[in-house]
Amino acid sequence: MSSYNITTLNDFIIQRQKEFTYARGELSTLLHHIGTAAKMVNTKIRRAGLVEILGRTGSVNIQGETQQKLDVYADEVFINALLSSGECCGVASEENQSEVIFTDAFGRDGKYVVCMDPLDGSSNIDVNVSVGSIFSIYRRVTPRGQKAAKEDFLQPGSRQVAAGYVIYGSSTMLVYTTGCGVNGFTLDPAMGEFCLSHPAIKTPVDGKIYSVNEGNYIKFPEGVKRYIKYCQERDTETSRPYTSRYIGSLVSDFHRNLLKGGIFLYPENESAPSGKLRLIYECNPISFIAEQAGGMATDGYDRILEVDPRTLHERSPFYVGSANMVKQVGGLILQYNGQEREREV
Ligand code: P6P
Repeated sequence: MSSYNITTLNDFIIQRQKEFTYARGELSTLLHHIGTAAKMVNTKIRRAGLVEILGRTGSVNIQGETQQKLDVYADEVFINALLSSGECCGVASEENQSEVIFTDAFGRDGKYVVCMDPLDGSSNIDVNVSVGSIFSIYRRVTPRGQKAAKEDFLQPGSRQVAAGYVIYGSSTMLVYTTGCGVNGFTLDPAMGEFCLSHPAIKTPVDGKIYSVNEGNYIKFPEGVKRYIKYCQERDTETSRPYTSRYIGSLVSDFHRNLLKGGIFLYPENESAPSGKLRLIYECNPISFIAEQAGGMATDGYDRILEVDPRTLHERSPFYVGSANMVKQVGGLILQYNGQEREREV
């Protein structure tokens, strides 16, 4: 008789809530609704090639990118799930130019705000490459009962209450932290449940994988160029050279490096002086997870989680993964590129 040792996401959330005597279940409820939204998005993604939803809406989001229908669908599903949770008073999303404020009494009383990228890497959908959803949860700073305001969303990443991602890959996983370690859940399509498959994830302090779009190499800061060359020319007498792995989907590249050890780099470059990735709904949540798993995340100079956001869609250079690797590239940037980063206004 098979032993029933399955822990579903909801089992886990409730178990963890019991460890906090003051918890009243608001965060648990919010996480449960995010899990439900992830299952809905997963169903649509798994059928993307089969229904007319594949292709483009023709509309353009704030990033100036053509919105794929699945982008819009995922945004709507997550926002509706967060509203119906009753624990969230507003959402900042990559797909919306300004924050979405829940104005009814139900929403206004929400204790939390969520920053999210509902479907990151969506340009990969048409070519069947894995994509992801990324979320970041904060306690609001404005009083409950009032409408949320911009300051609720522009908090440093160190004040995140929880963060996570869903990776729609060869299997669908949800990985999240509430500040007490990182745990991964794999969706069992037969049960329709996320089941604990990767408890207490710890990332190796060092690794052999570097992930960067080398097509931008000539535009990189000198310190980054030196690091890439170090990875490529490492002394083969003592160990094999590094391996370059780049999917072009942040969640996928990060998740692989989290489990195996490695570094993901999206540097600033001449055409993108602050890099490409968004601070509040890409860099911050991924950084919270990386640190909780024993890794590091910087903008080349400072800890990402200590950067004070200025705008919702602010970009940041991003170096994240195994601590020794992030430290090493940071040392080369300081050595060759000067003492501090010049942030865009
Ligand atoms: P590039 C996907 O569009 C994304 O936002 C991230 O998921 C990914 O890491 C990055 O952009 C890839 O950017 O310039 O290498 O294509």
